[in-house]
Amino acid sequence: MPDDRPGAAPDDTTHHVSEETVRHYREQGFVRVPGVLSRKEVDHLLAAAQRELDQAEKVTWDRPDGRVMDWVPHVDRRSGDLRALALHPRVTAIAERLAGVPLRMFKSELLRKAISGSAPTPLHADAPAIPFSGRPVGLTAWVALTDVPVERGCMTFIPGSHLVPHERDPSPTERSDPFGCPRNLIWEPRVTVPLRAGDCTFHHERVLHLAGRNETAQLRVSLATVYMDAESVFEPSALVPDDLGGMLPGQPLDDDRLFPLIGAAR
Ligand SMILES: O=C(O)CCC(=O)C(=O)O
Repeated sequence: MPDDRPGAAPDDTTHHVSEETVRHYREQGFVRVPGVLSRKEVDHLLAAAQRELDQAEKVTWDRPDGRVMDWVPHVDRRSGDLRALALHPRVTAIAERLAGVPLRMFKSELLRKAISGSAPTPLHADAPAIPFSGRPVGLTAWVALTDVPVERGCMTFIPGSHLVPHERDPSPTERSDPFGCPRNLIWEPRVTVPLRAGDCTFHHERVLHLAGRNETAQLRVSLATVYMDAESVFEPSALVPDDLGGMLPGQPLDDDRLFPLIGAAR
């Protein structure tokens, strides 16, 4: 995997992204970019994240084998610090370079995987939860605010799975389960990507991914921000059927406060 390290001072707003990183992302559907945030930024943002996790109402995701995680939805609408991270010039410049088109932010979620006893995040792709039509370039920046070794539940990807159809089992139950592995991809290799605090992964909306349990004594905290084609229009999806702040199908996402153009923030 390419390994672009920041050649810049911590307060520099640029981050070099090599051709190799872009090619890797386009072919594999994900890429790790180390050292996007400085130590000082991580300390500041983790403190802000901890305040939000203590105070905000959270969504919980429970499965039969335990709690996958809980999160503060749309944390960018509550916390100036975390909005600044979702629109961070280094993060957004990398996202637009990988996508190759201007992007808007769709949503930013502050994720927490609890210590011992958490369940794995099941295999899925994000596209069904991204209710837009537009060029299929939606992607997530997943910024680690704590170290995330394998044992703390880092992400695993099926490389290239964003480029092929996901063939579901013909039985209706299987077909409607967004967390099963498509039968044509079950035997494909998987790549597991541990992160240091301040590193990011960027993953395409159609790439299949999962995360392990947190088996350590420290929380896993991260910010996952989804960006989509700036020219998208609202198109209700399987998981977001009809409610996006009262938007009508076909309506452009041109609300600069809720869905800011990320290039405008740089
Ligand atoms: O953080 C996780 O465990 C999974 C995150 C994820 O699936 C995503 O950001 O798309």
